Amino acid sequence: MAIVEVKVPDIGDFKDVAVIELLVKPGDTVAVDQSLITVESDKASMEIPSSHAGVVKELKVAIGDTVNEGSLLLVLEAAGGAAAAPAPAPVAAPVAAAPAPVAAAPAAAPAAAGGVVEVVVPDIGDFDEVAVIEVMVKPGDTIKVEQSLITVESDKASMEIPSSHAGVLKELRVKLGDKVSKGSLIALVEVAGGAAAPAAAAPAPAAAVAAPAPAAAPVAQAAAVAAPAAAAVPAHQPGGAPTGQLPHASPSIRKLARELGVPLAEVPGSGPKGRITQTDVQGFVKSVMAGAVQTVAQKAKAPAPATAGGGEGAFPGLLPWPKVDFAKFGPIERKDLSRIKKISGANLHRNWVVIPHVTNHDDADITDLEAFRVQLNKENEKSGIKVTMLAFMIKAAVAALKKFPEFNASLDSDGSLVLKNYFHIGFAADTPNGLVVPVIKDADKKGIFQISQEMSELAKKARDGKLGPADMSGGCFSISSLGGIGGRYFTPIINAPEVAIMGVCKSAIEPKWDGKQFAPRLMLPLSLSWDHRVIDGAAAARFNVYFASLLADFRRIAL
Ligand code: CAO
Repeated sequence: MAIVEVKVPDIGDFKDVAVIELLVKPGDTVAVDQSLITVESDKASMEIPSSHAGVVKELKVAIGDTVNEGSLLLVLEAAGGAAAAPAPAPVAAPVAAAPAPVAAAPAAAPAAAGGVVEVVVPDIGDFDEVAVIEVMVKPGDTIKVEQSLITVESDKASMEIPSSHAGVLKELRVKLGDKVSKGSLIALVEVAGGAAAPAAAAPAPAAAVAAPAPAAAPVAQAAAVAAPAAAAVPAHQPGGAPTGQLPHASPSIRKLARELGVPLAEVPGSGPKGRITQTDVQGFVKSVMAGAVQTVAQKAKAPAPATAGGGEGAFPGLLPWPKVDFAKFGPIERKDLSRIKKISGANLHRNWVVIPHVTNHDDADITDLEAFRVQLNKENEKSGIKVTMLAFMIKAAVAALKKFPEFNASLDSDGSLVLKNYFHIGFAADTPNGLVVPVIKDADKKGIFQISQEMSELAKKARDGKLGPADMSGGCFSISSLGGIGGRYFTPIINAPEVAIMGVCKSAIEPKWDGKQFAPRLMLPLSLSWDHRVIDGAAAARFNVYFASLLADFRRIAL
């Protein structure tokens, strides 16, 4: 096994170029010509290939280092013991990566003379038949000298080809996907300037564009590059201001992205100047697979949410879900969410994200109603039907929906508001497997006892996991009561496509001023969440006040 030093080969005019990416690490087996590092100058980015095959023993450069021809990159244990002699410096490997310095433009006609010039691909070193991956100008554009016209990409480097002349672009002679080499015609440019040129016979550039180039106005053939320094600029300028639409990534990363079908433009780059690295591409793929991120194409295919007006909902800059190794911090166990939790969770998530929720809190004085309820239950002990406050609230909800019809509504998928003339009230039921919302149908036509009985049957069915879809569909408005448990107020999530939900907590005796003195009153905390696309705050406050007044004096329900 021979130890070989791999150095930066002849990279033309490029001096002090920064190492922006390490593509191998100690222990990696590399092949001849395999890219080892990516360097970037202010003219191009390129990958430096290995001159030898073998196993990387030691890296001699780090990200941020600057290198030149002959700089030591790494130490390699050469495969098979061949190439025993240390590689001559500079390494004689084929330097496909390095654009050779571009020869001075053999401009046949000086730009200053005016007229139409052909802008061609300059000497770009070993590059031959490189693909045009971006066209940055269009006919009619006024361009400057050295303004980038196209981006070309080989398997080792990408570079922008600048214009050799200033003027108005008359005609593009390349398109995306074309293969170009030194001398390929990129564009015809009507150069700014000089009255001396025969084309100046045409009084204005526009006329010159319209007229076929007269024989007397020779189309000057000029290399695209006037000076070596302008040969090729990086696909994105240093400082982060992209010159084109392409994401900032090396050719090998572009290739990887193409192979994986990754939309590179959607991958956040973590490298210097936002450059996209292999890790970024891999991380993006993982996030998409885990469902934490959707590509633009996936979002476009996603069905619109059931509620109208929400749109598909894109969240620019949304971070992927944090990936934490919890076992690092202590013992853990894993279990699957129940089927109900998975279904209700997805619905709650959509509703929470899509609906602009607002919650109004209020209190209802239920002192008299509670006394009535207790009395009622005493009188009907034998019936086996127990009346809870929830049954009264369902009747109060029906009356409030009648008074405020926009609460008994749904936004349809075409954006119209559907107003309902029926009164089906859902109630949230806590079950061992999760939350479900059975619905009391036609609550307006039912009395307190019938509602209480249906509620207890539906609640039992819910706990036994026996509710069918019919038991849970068609709701107009929901009530979520935590009164049997405790708490003061909360912010219930609207059960779409409904537009409001009443959350109720545990009633408590509170001192209330009756005009003369404080009196102990049983107060029920109310939390009404409503969809601000349909309901205004004033209407919500009125709904709450009315609802509370019904509970305070249930006789009002007959009015
Ligand atoms: N204030 C004080 N006490 C209340 C009350 C309130 N607002 N509401 C109910 N209570 C009392 C009842 O009177 C009953 O008392 P007794 O046992 O002394 O008679 C006790 O609390 C238990 O009532 P309950 O909860 O069994 O009956 P209910 O009709 O009020 O509720 C049901 C039925 C199915 C809605 C309820 O059991 C339930 O599942 N609640 C949870 C709903 C939920 O999870 N909501 C959250 C959704 S958001 O995640």
